[in-house]
Amino acid sequence: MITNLTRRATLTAALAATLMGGFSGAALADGHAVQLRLSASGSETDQRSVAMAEVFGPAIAEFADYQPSYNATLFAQGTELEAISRGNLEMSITSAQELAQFFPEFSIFTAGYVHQDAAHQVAVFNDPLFEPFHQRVIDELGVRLLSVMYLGRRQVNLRQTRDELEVMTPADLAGVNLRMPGTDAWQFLGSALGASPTPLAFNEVYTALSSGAVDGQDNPLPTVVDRRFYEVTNQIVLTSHLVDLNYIAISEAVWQEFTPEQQAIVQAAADEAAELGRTRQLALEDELVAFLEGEGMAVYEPDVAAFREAVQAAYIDSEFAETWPEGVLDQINALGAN
Ligand code: KDO
Repeated sequence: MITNLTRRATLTAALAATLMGGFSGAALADGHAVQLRLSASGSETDQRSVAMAEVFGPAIAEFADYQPSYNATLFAQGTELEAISRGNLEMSITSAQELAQFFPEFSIFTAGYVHQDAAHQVAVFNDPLFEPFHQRVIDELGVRLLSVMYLGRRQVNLRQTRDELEVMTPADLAGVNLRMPGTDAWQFLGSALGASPTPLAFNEVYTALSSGAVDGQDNPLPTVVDRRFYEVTNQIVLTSHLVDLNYIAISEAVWQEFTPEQQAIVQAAADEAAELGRTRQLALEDELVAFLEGEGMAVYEPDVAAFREAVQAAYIDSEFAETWPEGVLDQINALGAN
């Protein structure tokens, strides 16, 4: 079994090589544009991808060549951070769940019902509380997190019709085979919801839903629509169990090749793309209930308080919570509206 510790030790050696010149990106000094390949597991029409292509790429075009690839065609979902660390990739749209595989304390940002909304995510990311988390990622993984992106409120999306299974509390999810992405932090969230989680890569979800290999999956409404999961499912339970985020990640070795002026341009471009993606994703979340109902889906609210209580209790009693730095959960809560 690969532990967090062995995973980090192997990468630390690879990172030292990358920082000492193992990185093969084009040098700025000889006038070539730096190649910035971004590997995403989302589609080209996902609002995060669209915002990056519309805003980020053009803003840095004078000195860097933004080359996105989608649907995990360049690197498999969950392997991108390691690829950046080894100098084989320059950028990704990563998650706290992926970072928690290296740095367990990142699981605090993966816990259900902690982030309250999109603005709360931004406040947490920009607060001094985030600095030690980020510095560790830079120092030990060679990855810089430029900006926080909003993926949306994750909802439970099932094949069963509401007549077959109405989900009001976590007890109703007992025995439901729920696809969750494949890391410990995701699997834990699935069990905390009361379901039986199954790990599966994002690009295999449609087929698994269609064949009945899984009963359901969880994702925000824009993802359900973007990947047409509504074609192969019948209901959405509005649990809003995770206000999900991603980070725009870039290789620290590449970042250090930029001049301070170029770094400022890259930073501003990432912030602007994240802001645009956030605005659009929020608007879509509002619009899409009507669209999904029009497609014949049952979309309804369960007893959200019952879900919140069960999920929060599961985390507080978990091994994850033992890795959370003292006082940080309170600091995060204090930054929220409620
Ligand atoms: C998913 O696999 O369900 C997930 O939503 C997890 C996120 O962290 C993110 O990686 C996302 O997939 C992909 O970007 C595809 O939208």
